[in-house]
Amino acid sequence: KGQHPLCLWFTGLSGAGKSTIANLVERRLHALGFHTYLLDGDNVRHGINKDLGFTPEDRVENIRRIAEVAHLMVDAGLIVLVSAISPYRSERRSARELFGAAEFMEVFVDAPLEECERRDPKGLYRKARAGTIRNFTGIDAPYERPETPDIHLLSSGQRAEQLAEQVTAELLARLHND
Ligand code: GGZ
Repeated sequence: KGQHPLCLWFTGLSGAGKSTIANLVERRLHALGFHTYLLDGDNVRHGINKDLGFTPEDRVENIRRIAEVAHLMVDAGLIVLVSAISPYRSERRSARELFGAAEFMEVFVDAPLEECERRDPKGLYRKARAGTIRNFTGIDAPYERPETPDIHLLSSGQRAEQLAEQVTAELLARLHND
């Protein structure tokens, strides 16, 4: 099967479902015979980015490194899925600019803050509201919504499987059009 290396970049609030959906998409692509790699902000922060926190400067550097690593992996022929809040428009644009036009797809995992906060899988929103955690995205740090994402997922009230199917279908359509 011909590989079509590219980067699928998932952005959205903590708890919006980025990693869950990215994992499901990766599983589907793998089943279709594609070579993939999932770069998860949360994991990368334990390794190459363990020197970084959540100040604006550190987030900028976090996204920059993730984008550069993703770019290397795309060069190596992989389909790379990135899952990171990536809250700043300008850093997402810089990431996109590393790639060719057909090599980058921004996927906006759009869930209302109230819903992310209600899910609160790690209890982080609660801590942010209590002031135990500072600079928490959506509470006391910004999230700049994508204006023209390649794929806009309204993740509220939809099953992750359904959303992953939507992403996979749009990706395959893009590959067939190249
Ligand atoms: C946002 C935070 C914070 C603060 C810890 N703000 O939902 P999670 O828990 O599992 O994933 C989030 C992760 C965010 O890391 P990213 O590398 O994706 O962020 S960014 O792109 O903005 O650099 C969240 C957890 O780390 N977390 N503190 N203050 N999320």
